[in-house]
Amino acid sequence: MGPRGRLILIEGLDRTGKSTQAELLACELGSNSVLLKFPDRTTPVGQLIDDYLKNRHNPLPDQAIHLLFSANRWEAARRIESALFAGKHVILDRYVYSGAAYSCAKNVPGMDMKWCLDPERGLIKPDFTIFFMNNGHESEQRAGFGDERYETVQFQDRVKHTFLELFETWENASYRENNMRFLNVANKSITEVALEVKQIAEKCIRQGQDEILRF
Ligand code: 2DT
Ligand code: MG
Repeated sequence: MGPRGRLILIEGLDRTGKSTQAELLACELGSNSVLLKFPDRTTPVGQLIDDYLKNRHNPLPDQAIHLLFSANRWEAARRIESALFAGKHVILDRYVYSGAAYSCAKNVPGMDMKWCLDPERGLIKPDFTIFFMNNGHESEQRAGFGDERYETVQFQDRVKHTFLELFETWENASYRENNMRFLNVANKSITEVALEVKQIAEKCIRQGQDEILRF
């Protein structure tokens, strides 16, 4: 059996170009890779999530939608694991960190970070996480901003702080040091970012470790 594939996550704030870059990276790695976007709106659970995001009056309680986002990842867990063991690299566009950061940023009593992270425990953890940031409010100028729930400047600010708190307080230092990169994409072209992402991914693939990490 050959070496297992790498799990590489592209995370970050809304409209920082995550999906574009995840697609470019998957393209770059070719048929030896699989691209998965979360939420995966194509599954039955994903359709409930899609409806929630598009309809501001959807009455699902915050706890319920949080658990659906998590279930949407668990639905894909076996697929991810078998792809990795088949030697394929799996590129993720959002994952557990988005799940915890967005829900926790809502400041719902009882839904603290631990509560938000608990349902994710046991999911495969990325071998490498690239976190896309920008300087401030560039994202709201992108086309389509405001169409979906969560797309307000005020909420995005809270999400940004919650992401940072999540990495600083809830992620271990060794993962932060060795398995993560914060990438400021402000004022960078798609091509420039793609090159950086490719270099990070290639290094991660070269270094390859055998054992699977888990949340
Ligand atoms: P996209 O715009 O990337 O499709 O995301 N979200 C995402 C959560 O609240 N919890 C999660 O677990 C995930 C994966 C982020 C749609 C929105 O869904 C949010 C933005
Ligand atoms: Mg979006």
